[in-house]
Amino acid sequence: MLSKLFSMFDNKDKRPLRMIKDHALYHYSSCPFCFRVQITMTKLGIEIEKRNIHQGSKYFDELKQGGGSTMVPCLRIEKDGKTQWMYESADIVHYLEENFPKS
Ligand SMILES: N[C@@H](CCC(=O)N[C@@H](CS)C(=O)NCC(=O)O)C(=O)O
Repeated sequence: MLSKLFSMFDNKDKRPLRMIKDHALYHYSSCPFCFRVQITMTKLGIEIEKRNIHQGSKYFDELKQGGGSTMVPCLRIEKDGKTQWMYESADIVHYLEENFPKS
């Protein structure tokens, strides 16, 4: 049942995903807001390094110290030598759609 649901969001376009550099998505797998971001990434055909905050404490601490909150999803953006921590799935979805439209 769940696998059928997930298959609806598979990358049906068989072109390789575009790897987006200088970005990292802090997440954990059972988070519905993270899933929403993942659906957008699949739709756009992009991949971003994912950092699961439940897999050991490294990314949890990194997120807490860098972003100031352990809420996920959080998109870390490295640009012009600065680091931006973007929270809120709606903002992340909007940012990805604006900056990495489907090619
Ligand atoms: N409004 C936020 C909600 C995100 C949210 O509630 N995330 C949960 C996981 S599903 C969370 O990280 N809770 C723990 C916390 O806030 O520290 C969004 O749309 O991204």
